[in-house]
Amino acid sequence: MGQVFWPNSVAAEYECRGYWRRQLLGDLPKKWAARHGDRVAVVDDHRSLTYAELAAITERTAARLLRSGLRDGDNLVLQLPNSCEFVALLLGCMRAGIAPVMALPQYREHELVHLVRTTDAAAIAVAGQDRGCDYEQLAHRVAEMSDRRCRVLVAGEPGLPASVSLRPALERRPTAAREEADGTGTPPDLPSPLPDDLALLLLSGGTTSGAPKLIGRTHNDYEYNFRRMAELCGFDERTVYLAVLPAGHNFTLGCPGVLGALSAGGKVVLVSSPAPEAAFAAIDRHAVTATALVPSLAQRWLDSVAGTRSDAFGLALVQVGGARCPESVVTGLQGAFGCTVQQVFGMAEGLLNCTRLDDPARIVRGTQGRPISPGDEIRVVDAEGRPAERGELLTRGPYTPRGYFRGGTHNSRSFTADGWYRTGDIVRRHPSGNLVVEGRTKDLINRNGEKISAAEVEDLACLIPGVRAAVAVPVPDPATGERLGLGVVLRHGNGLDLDQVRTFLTGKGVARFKLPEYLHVLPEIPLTPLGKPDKKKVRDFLLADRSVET
Ligand code: J2J
Repeated sequence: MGQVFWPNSVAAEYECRGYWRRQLLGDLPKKWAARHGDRVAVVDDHRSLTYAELAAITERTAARLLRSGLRDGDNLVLQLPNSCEFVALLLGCMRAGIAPVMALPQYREHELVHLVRTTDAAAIAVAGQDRGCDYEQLAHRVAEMSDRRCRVLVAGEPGLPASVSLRPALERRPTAAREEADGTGTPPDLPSPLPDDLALLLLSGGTTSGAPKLIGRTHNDYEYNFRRMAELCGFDERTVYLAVLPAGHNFTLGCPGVLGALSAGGKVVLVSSPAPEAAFAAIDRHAVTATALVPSLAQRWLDSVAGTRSDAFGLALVQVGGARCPESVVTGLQGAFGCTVQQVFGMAEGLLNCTRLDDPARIVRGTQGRPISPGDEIRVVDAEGRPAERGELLTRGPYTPRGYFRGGTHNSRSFTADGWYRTGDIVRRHPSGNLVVEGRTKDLINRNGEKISAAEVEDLACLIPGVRAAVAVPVPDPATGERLGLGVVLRHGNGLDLDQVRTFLTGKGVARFKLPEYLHVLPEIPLTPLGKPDKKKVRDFLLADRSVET
């Protein structure tokens, strides 16, 4: 419910062309275990699980979820750091017919309450304490603000009596007594969802307005998404994939990511810190062959190896995506790691474009690749909707849903009547047939590949006492790609500085990465000839302030 489905004739065609295989994601661990049983499937800083163990834990977790009162068809907000528990819980949810809502560890009350309310979530699952944040307490505060009963599930040992522990299910070999006590040992009567049902809910990278939208992905479409990407990336049993960006991101999760590596019989290494030292140690220890980075993180890695060749690592493939990637980063990665680089221009809404592993160097450096599936339809259109060489990218296809989850009226803005998704990205067709991303029409800030909706920040800023109007703009930055700048108009007699803005928003439970980094007080919001806020002018004010400061 709340999901816009592909028309029946289109769905039949996707099945007929072999894109959709009616494969339930929750059934995959058993299939994988039958093929790769004793081989290691996932490993993190603390533990590792073989394919057989992962399959058993998936079953037990599904049973545990259902026995703690959740039902087939429910949604569950999943906020775990990159870890074996993340993978087990993700698969356990899918096995139980519960759609995990992929929250990021950086989210706080503001974002979590939005997710819980929009999805009517029956539970929030967290790790407990991590990196100075008490996620369990946070989850309880959020659950209390929910309109329905929302349980708090903890992957470790809970600190609060009201939480439900998932530990017995997530343990590698539970004792018989424990199985007895928890009822995880008896074969549960697990539901069997349909392949067109929701398998998971991803967060939109940011649309033209308001709070982030959710994208419902089905078993059929998402399985094709990671299978096709795994094929294009040459993943097989020798693949060792490092998940270093948050695993709840579409890129890390399914492009081909964690799920693509597991489907290919590879090994997934999860690290919870993106710091180069932690990642390099994991690459070395586990002989990692492939990973996915955003350009700013790739640059941090390059700064950290500082010109020395690190090809001893044996990294064969580094994917870069999520934001525009400077050519110097592509060549830097090739030089420093002796690896193949793949540019990925993707979106949680579906469409994935990438360069191919055997593309000539100039294509890999200078374009963001082409669609991954022959079933992807793309159009580039000008402001009047006419075909153009440069313009907005529109798309339909076998893994691009036809609307946001509970998108309401927003869907008619983001999707055409005949089901094309308006990406909000301005692209140019390269003579080679690849796409080059040149800009965007959507109003967001892309900071380290994390998308921040300008409208969301503006609405929040207007809650600050004394603020009459606010505009949020991207300020270009060499380290993060973009930073969040805020221009405000104050009511007469009020003053405001950046610290006050950040303190206020932190008090509202806004995630840290969404806090403005620059502030400019304006006498009035400058307007374009069409009467819209002139965001370029505001950005120029912020840039001018910055050049005075530095
Ligand atoms: C320029 N802009 C890009 C790129 C995404 C793989 C890779 C990335 C995402 C992702 C993803 C870009 N160059 N190479 O889901 O599976 C911007 C575009 C796009 C938006 C989507 C994946 N790659 N972008 O970034 O849903 O503006 O997904 O529409 O977070 O990021 O953001 P998101």
